[in-house]
Amino acid sequence: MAASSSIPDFALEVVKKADSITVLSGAGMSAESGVPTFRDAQTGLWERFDAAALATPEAWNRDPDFVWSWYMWRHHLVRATAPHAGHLALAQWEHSADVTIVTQNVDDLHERAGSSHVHHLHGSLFHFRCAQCSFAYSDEVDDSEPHESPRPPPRCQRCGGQIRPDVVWFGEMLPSKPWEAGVQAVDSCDVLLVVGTSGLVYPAAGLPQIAHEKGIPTIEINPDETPLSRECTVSLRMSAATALPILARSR
Ligand code: BV8
Ligand code: ZN
Repeated sequence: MAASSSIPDFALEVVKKADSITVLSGAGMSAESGVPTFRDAQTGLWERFDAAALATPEAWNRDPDFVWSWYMWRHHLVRATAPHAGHLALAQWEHSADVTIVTQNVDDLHERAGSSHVHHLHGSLFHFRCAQCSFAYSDEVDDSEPHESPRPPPRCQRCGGQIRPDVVWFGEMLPSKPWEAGVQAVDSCDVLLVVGTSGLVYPAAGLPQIAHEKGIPTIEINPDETPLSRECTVSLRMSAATALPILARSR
């Protein structure tokens, strides 16, 4: 694997010839839109808490109001952000190739940029369901400030149970449909872009290995080295908003 702070001709050539591109994105894809990554320290009330410790059934069962307020803070924060040049480049790319996004992120930045094939492995900040009967919750949620005073989650119209975010917490199984679509997209593309992920969370972090074993060229876009770097054909030590527009223009 070669690491490079500029885009080698090899990567431009691979992308130029590719009819189908799959993108595995992580929190670093949203960083330049102002959404803190899981590795970033959190702010405000949440700075004392590790995101990974809050994104668990145990945290929810211990204090649903606190966890609900954390998600309302993130919901409020993401609604105030906008897709960056990297998101827009991926959406534009759909005009000249098949582009499938397989994202670990729970924000909606890829969709707001215009990408039409997005699979959310870990759910969405903007979908909710009943923690008891799984009934989908479609009413408005109150994500207004201040988030520092934990508020109770809404109640299910069907059974009165607590409404939870429709995201995948640590220790929970991934929903089969996006997972199977993600495996299929990684297994059958001409090039895989691995953008803004630390490659630490499974089973998502196992997807690049599928492409690697099939000899599919894999381009990592991440300012830092990760455990996935050695499985990638080339690692671009660049940011998503910088590298993706250059790759998309090389079509
Ligand atoms: C599962 C949704 C089967 C919620 C998330 C013990 C018991 C149970 C399971 C496990 C266990 N031990 C291990 C596991 C498996 C566990 C796991 O992998 N743990 C890790 C921590 C070891 N996985 C699970 O639990 C999964 N389920 O395995 O089910 C099972 C079930 C029961 C029992 C056994 C097995 C569920 C995992 C999903 C968790 N939910 N999100 C929410 O968001 O609130 S995960 C969440 O964290 C994100 O979705 C994402 O996946 C992950 C963060 O990773 P990244 O996206 O990579 O972000 P990160 O901040 O880490 O890194 C950012 C990167 O971007 C960095 O590399 C940085 O350099 C780079 N970057 C920064 N700026 C930029 C940039 N890159 C480009 N441009 C920039 N500008
Ligand atoms: Zn219910």
